[in-house]
Amino acid sequence: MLKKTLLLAALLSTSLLAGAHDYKVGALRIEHPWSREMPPVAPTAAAYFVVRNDGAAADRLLGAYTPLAARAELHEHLHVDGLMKMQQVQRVEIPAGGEVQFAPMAYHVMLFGLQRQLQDGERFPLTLRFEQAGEVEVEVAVQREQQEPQEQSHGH
Ligand SMILES: [Cu+2]
Repeated sequence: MLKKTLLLAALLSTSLLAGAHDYKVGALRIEHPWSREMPPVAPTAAAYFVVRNDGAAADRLLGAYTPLAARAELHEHLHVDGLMKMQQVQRVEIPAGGEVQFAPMAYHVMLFGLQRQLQDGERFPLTLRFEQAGEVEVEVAVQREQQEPQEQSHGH
């Protein structure tokens, strides 16, 4: 009885805390994949997460895939002459013993040609492909607002 209650409490707390999910593949840990809920007509969205590399060698994120979008690209965010712009990159280096933040105004996975609106509270699968660690499928939690206080804009 007590065991059941504890298990239920554990399940509840993981589903309530969107920040509590992370994934391991090889020497890498992918922490808290999330995406912001977009207006119904928005054709794009972005996925964010943190990749930690506990290994002794650098790895590279080479690409991403989700059945919900026609195309997923790796993007970086640049400030050029006072303007902000995004552009596609072919790979993102994850240094040995380091971490890379995929976040608004930084690296992100851009999703094009969404089949439908991503709604607050849902999760969708995203496969990340790393050069050394291989592929890992994570669940991206859709949130209305991000949890860390950061800048908000993401224009395309
Ligand atoms: Cu982008």
